Amino acid sequence: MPVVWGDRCRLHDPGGEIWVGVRSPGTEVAARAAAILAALVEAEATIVDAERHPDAALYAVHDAALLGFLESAWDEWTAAGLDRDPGQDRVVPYVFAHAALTSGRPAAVPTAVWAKPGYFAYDTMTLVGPGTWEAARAAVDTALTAADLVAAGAPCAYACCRPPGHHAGRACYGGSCYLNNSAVAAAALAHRLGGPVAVLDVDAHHGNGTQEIFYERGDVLVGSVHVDPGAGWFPHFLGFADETGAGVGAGANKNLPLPPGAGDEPWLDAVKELAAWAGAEQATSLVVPLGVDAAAGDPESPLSVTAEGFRHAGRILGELRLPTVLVQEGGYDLEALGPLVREVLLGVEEGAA
Ligand code: SP5
Ligand code: ZN
Repeated sequence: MPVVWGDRCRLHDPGGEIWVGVRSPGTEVAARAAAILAALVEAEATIVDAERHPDAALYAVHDAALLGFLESAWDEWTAAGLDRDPGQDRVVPYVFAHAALTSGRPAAVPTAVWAKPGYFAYDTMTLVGPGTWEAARAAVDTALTAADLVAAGAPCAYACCRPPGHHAGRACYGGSCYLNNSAVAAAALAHRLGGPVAVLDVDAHHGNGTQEIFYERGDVLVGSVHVDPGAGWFPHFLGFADETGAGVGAGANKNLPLPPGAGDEPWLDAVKELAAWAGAEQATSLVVPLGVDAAAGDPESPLSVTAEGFRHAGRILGELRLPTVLVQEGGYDLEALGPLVREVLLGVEEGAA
């Protein structure tokens, strides 16, 4: 299948992540995308360059205020001199627009440059630097180019992008995600091919941003298999089985949380359940937010899926025989990442054959 590559995705250098107040090198690095691309080139995949798309596709899933903030955050931070005094070389929140803070009144975007990040960010791990906007924007272009290929008749396409997107909501960012690449692709497919589009997220973490964006829409089904947030895993506050959608989207959201340690059998049962659901709801296209961090050796999740498990998951998804866009999300074991993505893509092709 065509592999869409956006070279500008490399430009994002988060400079680490801040967890419980401590800065560490972080795991969402540019070398991830390079490692995946290398494994796919070795497997003789056809590489397609991402094409620049207009901003309209972004506004379909994100709030204008978030987009404006992300685009200018680094310039504003440095113009205010915060990189020199107090010497913080990335945009980091220090105070948060917690819903309980304003007694239910909507908060306004604060005036102080150092207070703004906490209006949009919900964690301290997701730093903004000089290339962040350009790379996040390139990741969206990568996903949209893959959606174009599928809308034009390709059976499937894979977007090799970073930073990832599925934790970014309509007006908030976090979890190493800034713009929701998978959601932008799903909205574009819903617009061009008609609904329902099924978004079946196999990243080890719940895709809270995607869930929030489509929670009240019936034309985009959102399903996710992930480690149980109730067992202590990110994103902690969302991803529970009783989150099933609202309004015209009632019943169009499905969460399948798994206990830490879960391996191929329960994970593949969940993938089958999500695929059967998309089939029963007569989905007309498929978006797969493809994280491979459920792998046994991944440093960011306690799931224990094997390479064979990933290949099998690909087959299950391919057997739906729907126009399919796969969009890279998480996966942090630099050695394993490329081969695991390759297994999923080969599985999709086998399933659809
Ligand atoms: C896209 C994606 O997979 N995002 C996952 C973000 C989850 N990050 C949670 C990190 C939690 C703390 N990591 C601690 C590392 C300490 N060495
Ligand atoms: Zn993840």
